[in-house]
Amino acid sequence: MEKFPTTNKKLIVWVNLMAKLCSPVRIVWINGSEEQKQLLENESVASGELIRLNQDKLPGCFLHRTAHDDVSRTEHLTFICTKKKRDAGPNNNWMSPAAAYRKAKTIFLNAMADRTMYVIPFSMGPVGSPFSKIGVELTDSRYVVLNMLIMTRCGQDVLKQLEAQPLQAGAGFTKCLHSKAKLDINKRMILHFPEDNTIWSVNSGYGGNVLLGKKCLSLRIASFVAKKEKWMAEHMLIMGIEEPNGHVEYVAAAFPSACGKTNLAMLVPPEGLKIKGYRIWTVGDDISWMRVDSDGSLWAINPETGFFGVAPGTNLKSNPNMMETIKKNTIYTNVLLKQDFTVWWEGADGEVPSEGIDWKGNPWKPNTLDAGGKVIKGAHANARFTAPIVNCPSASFRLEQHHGVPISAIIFGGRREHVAPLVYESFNWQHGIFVAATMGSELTAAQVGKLGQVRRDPMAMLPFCGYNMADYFKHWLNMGKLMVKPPKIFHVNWFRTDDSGGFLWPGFCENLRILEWILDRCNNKVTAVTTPIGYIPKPSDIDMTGITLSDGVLEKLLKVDKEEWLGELKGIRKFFADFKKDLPKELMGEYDALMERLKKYE
Ligand code: OXD
Ligand code: MN
Repeated sequence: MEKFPTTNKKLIVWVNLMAKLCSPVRIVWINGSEEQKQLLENESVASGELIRLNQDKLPGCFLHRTAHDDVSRTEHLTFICTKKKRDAGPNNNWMSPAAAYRKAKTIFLNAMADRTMYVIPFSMGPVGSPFSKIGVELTDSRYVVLNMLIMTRCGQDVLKQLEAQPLQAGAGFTKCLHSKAKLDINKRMILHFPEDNTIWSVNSGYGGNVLLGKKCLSLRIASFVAKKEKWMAEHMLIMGIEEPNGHVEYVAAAFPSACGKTNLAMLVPPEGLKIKGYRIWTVGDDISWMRVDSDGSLWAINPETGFFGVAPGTNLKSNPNMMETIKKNTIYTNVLLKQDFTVWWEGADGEVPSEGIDWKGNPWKPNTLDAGGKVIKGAHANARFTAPIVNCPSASFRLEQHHGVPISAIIFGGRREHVAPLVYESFNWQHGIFVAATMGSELTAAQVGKLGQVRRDPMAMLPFCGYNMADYFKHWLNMGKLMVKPPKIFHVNWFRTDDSGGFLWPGFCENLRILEWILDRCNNKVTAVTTPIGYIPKPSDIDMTGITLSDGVLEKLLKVDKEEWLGELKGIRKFFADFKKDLPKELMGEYDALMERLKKYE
């Protein structure tokens, strides 16, 4: 047996077994050192996996291009492999573990025959925190290693922690195996084996499919483990709101993709509120692990150490803090390369470059049409940057704290032109779960499906819940019983429109005005108006210093329309029907109660 830098027998046996399957030419253990990182960067530049960007303007930054058909998460090729199909639920693709291993083994067989296998020990959460979980990813991609070094805590410290872990429930590590293989979309599979604490991903090089610590471990596997261990793994940002008196309150928020989660997490207060003394502290933009601590409150950590954000549309207006964050030590994927070896994307600041190399590696000029008459984009619509959180000017000073931050409010949201008001508060924890379980977004022109049709995405977890969502709702209900003072639950909608389709609310940094009301409610500073769907603000309780909306707009934003909501209930009933008898009776009870309240509402 080859000498490995660990005494953990389970790890040694597993690495050898996987190496036997994949037949790499050599095995390299990632130790987390700067020297090893630089060596990998140099090798990647030499092999063409990375392009070194202009080091004066973008120090430590690189560009990577994926295969053209490997640019986003492939949900239809993503499976939850549990012994019983019922346990994966109607929300997941299912395969039996035996069939999945059998099929995948034929693809992994000798897949690394001409490559190095990298062993990446990583910790999701601060090393040694009771919140944290360890994973080990085996991969034949240097790009994966370099991204994991940004997104997670990797290396020797994690191996030491793994060796020090007592033999207790929840100890051990998630076994993550990845190979680019031939990047063949027809043999691409993202397999999760929650009962074996194992993830296998093959034939992809796209971040969401291959940085296995992220969606695969921290949401799909973690949600399954969290149910067993009585904690929560959620698709949520975490942000601290520093109030004028210097006190910081923390909220967690879940939105389906393309609703501005990352922008909200690092918002810069509008002038009107900045002079009052507000300031935002970013804990995380994508994933929240939450536990009931010894004080009976819900505490949260962000298990990641980086952002894997969407580039197009990111600019000084939408996210000034992110623009600062990605100036150094960042890996860009599928953006446009400019002549001076800096980068550009649609919706970036400044002038559109007159030429460059597009995300496919072809020479590019603005407004050039493809064979079908469509404008050729410089960056792919899902082009990304991977950047360390510590670069962010609003990074929280509590990122490394082992117990994280206490959560005062949980906020859910969607993109709704009508129906959902700007903000409302649920009556209690159970009602809040109904609000979250029924949340959704209207399809936009960018998505497949009927325009305006509502896609339900409970807790923004539909693609990420690693087990039957009916059991997940039950778990949320049970968690509420473990807390002395559960966080209040709110719903927001920044996207309500007027009759001509224009947005009624200015959004972006102005959203802090709504967060201020939410905190005022958490601290019992203001009363609210009771409606059938929950509590809404009195318009005078939203601080509008520095902006003016036309007469009646705030009232329109806060309106609860009886007929619209009765229509909404029909859609909810249809959605609940998918879970059949497994749906917790409490949620049907909330449905009936809402119906009754609406019938009486004028
Ligand atoms: C993400 C997603 O990339 O939710 O964070 O799709
Ligand atoms: Mn996400």
